[in-house]
Amino acid sequence: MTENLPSFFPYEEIKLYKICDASIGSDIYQLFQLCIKKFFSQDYKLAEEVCDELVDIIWERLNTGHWSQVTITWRQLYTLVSLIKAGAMLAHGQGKPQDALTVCDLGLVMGAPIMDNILNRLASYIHTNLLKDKPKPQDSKNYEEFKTKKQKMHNIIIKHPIQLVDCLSLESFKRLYMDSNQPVIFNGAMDHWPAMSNNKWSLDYLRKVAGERLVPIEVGSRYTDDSWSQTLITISQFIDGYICAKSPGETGYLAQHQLFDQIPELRSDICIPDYCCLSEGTEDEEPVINAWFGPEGTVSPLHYDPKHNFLAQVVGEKYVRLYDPQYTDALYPHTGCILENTSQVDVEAVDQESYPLFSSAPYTECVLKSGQMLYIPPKYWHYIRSLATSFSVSFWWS
Ligand SMILES: O=C(O)CCC(=O)C(=O)O
Repeated sequence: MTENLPSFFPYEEIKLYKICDASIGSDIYQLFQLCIKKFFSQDYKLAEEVCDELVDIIWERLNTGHWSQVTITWRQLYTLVSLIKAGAMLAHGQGKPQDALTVCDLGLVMGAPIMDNILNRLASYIHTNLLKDKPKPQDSKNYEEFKTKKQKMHNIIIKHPIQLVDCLSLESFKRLYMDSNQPVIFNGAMDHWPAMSNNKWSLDYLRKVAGERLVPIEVGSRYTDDSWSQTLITISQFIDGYICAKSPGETGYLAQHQLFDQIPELRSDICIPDYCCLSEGTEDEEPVINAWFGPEGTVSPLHYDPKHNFLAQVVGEKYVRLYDPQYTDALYPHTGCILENTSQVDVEAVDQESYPLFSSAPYTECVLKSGQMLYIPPKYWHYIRSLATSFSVSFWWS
């Protein structure tokens, strides 16, 4: 309908979209119809204004109560309104494409995919084709440092090493590790990933494919601290402010974010480990893939997750310590709050008086290096500190 929008913009699907949930309420439904009407009569300015009104109302709903209670209909509606708003902004061509990209990314972070992940495709299109003044790559010289600041030597002495293997058949992995809940590190299991070839994930590259994309950043030393918070900034801002920061400041961590659902270029640089096909879930259940990108010194406090996990180290190194779930009582989990899967103990500075049993709990540990992949069984406690600027990818699977 307008040359400012890409040919894949789904006009027909938007027109035919049915909100099939009465709980949305007739006010919002009518506002939504008005938004569609204005968009298709090319009154883009008014369409944008109605979208803003809808976004405010839906945002309120998305942020009320626990995230797990938010219904998919509200999240899909948020995506749809973000799509129309970004479409209106581009179509009427007066704003900056960067603003339309921000709208898409907010929709991707808070919404749920619709129409073959259209918001994802529109965001990639804007990033690749419409941003004229992307910051110039300036980090090439920093790459070696980015890759392994480990040269600083951390003097970590590994007393209780996690088993290391070079290659394992699916059957051996299942029998020796998965069925008996034993962690193991794989050497070389990621050698075929495009991300591992020629140090592909340099800072320049990340800026190029994703620099202007908005991502959630955890700010603060660890998520158990009172001062810990979250913010949304672009990847380039994150690199400038936290990865390449000249003076020491607060730690920023792009942690546990499904970046690969947001940025297809990065998704095509990684491969789902074959072992995930040993899933006990339904056949087409894909692992949840998270990115963990941060400077030296990020800490994930001792905690456990319910699923099998492969933690793949692409760039840099991390110190990892693991505790078998049978020692849970000696690890002093928080009680009566959402941190029940998290220990109260600071693993590397234990308060012996408050947590006397902690030091008696056996553990295994490693420095996880670039190219290595660690299998963490379900409910296994893990503590992780980055020893250098680091980029890891985790695969959680049932
Ligand atoms: O690498 C990290 O900082 C934490 C990773 C983690 O907790 C996980 O993969 O479940």
